[in-house]
Amino acid sequence: MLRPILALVCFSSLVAGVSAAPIIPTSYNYNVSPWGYWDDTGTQLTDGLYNNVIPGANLATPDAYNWVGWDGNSPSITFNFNQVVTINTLALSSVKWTNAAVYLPTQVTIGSDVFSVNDGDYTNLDKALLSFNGSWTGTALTVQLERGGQWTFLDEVSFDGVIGAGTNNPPSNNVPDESSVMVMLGLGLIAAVVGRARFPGFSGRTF
Ligand SMILES: [Ca+2]
Ligand SMILES: [Ca+2]
Repeated sequence: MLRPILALVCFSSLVAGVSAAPIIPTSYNYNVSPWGYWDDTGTQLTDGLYNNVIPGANLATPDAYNWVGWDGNSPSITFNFNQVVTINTLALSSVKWTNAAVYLPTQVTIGSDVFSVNDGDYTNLDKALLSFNGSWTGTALTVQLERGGQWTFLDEVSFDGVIGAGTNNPPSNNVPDESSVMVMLGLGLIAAVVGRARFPGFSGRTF
């Protein structure tokens, strides 16, 4: 029984190998600039660095360096990928900090998809990771935040997906792509091992 189990494990690994992975935009731009809590490097939304919630942090200290904040605006941010990608998950790292007039967005529009944010799901004075699933294909993706109060803070925006048009669109030609080949190899491996298990004399070639 060991071999079929091993085959299934291998097959699972092959399938996992074609699943979504983090994709980092090459650049992004705003329709309205942050204010006060600046985007100090121009890449603070995608640099992998986060900010802690530090009560009393202000503009004059480094405590808030990794935050990017908007005061009284509902920003729209367009992320550029420099190639066609299919994004399946977008996550906004934000904070609910009402003591400092920082609120989560009430609504997030990704491409043409509109998502509501239930403020009651999040704890005050704590980070909030707002995660949205969908399928967005293109070389750029625009995210529109509807502010929930005076300030809106982000310290990171992250994306999971695949390079290219993804699996929701038919391939442009009949040449199997890498993922199809990997799945076929996995199925072949299972067929060979199951064949051996059923027929002791089976001498089929295995991968
Ligand atoms: Ca960051
Ligand atoms: Ca900053």
